[in-house]
Amino acid sequence: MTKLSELAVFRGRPAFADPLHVGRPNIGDRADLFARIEGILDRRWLTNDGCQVRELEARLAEFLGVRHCIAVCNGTVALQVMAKACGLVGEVIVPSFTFVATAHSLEWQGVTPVFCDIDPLTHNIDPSKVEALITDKTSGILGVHVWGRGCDVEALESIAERHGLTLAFDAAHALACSHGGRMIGNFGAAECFSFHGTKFFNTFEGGAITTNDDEVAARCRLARNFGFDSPDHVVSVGINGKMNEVCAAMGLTNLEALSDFIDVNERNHRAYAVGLDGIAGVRLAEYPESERSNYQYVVIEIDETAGLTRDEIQAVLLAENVLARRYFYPGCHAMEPYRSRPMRGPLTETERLSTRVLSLPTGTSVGPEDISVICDIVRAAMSDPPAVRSRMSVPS
Ligand code: T4K
Repeated sequence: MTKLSELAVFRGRPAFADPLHVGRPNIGDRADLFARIEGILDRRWLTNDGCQVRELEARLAEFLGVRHCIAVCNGTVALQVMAKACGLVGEVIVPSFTFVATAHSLEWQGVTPVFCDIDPLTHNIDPSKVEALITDKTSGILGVHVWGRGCDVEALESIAERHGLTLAFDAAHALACSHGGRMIGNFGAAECFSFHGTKFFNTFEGGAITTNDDEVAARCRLARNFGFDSPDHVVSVGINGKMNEVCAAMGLTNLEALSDFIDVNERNHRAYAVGLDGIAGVRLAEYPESERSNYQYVVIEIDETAGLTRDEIQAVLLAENVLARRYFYPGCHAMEPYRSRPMRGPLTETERLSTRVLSLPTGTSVGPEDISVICDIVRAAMSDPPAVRSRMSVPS
């Protein structure tokens, strides 16, 4: 058990010699990856619908039980390509409590994100707040499965149906997660995944669009490759959204290790639950037991009954070389260009939650002993908040 006087804010020496980051990549079997890269070099086929990309798309589609998987160069481009392919124009209703890419992907192509508040329990878009934001410019709703926990898909579907809107999902966090027993990737007109290095399944950089709609899939494939449907023949506007072969090779390698990554994340999540148990004002976001989850985010909520604020706890951890992240502070609506615009509705829960959440390190680079030390640090710091506060300065 760490004593108060042993904290780095008192003795000046961090508990961890090397930094413990949120977002450390998981990496599958290196020999397998290198063999795949040798094959890519031998074939001299580096990108544009190569065999590694095709294999990754097929394996992911099979894993998710979805008709189409279109691999792209990152999750943001997945959202942009999907938005075009699904005909999102005018205004689209999105949560503000998400990574800014959700909003930027729309704004970048002239579609205005209209921010909706969240359910404080699930951290996902609150369907009961959506209808008040619908105008004659609204073309769709883009839900985000925050932390991989499925949105209230059914409520959003019925709103979309009632108002003739397109429903799509940002599933950047949700690979290998289910909702109502069905794999995320199958809902709405299309769903978009991120395979960025910080995601539990990564392709260095990468992403994918999944859909059961043949026409949406065909439009995504065209848009990903400049609108070419055959050499010299362009049928629609497109961009360069292609995934390259090395990224796909990383994806195939990591797919082999997917269940190991999930097991480690689940073990780590449990270790945090044990280590943080009983600390007043600190609550670990849980994953639903009835669903499949990837457990990739360890998110704590620190409320006003805790002796220290979220930012003070982050500073205590930083002094110990634990780089926790404030995902998603301060919310998209408080970032430019959105903050300079009039608010369309209150975002009370978003604003409250974004000052309370802290993401803690997990993944294959973090072990149960590390987690035990991290939890002990939080517990020790919370045992005498005034003493801790007097020893540190908190960055804004
Ligand atoms: N929608 C949602 C809901 C998303 O969360 C995201 C991305 C997207 C859409 C867009 O998908 P992508 O276009 O990114 O595929 C990170 C990630 O960059 C971003 O992918 C992710 N969500 C977001 C939640 O987190 P930052 O600004 O915190 O990333 P960065 O580069 O500062 O990395 C975070 C930490 O990870 C670092 O402190 C160190 C560690 N790290 C990072 C990288 C890249 C490593 O240890 N090794 C690495 O290679 O946004």
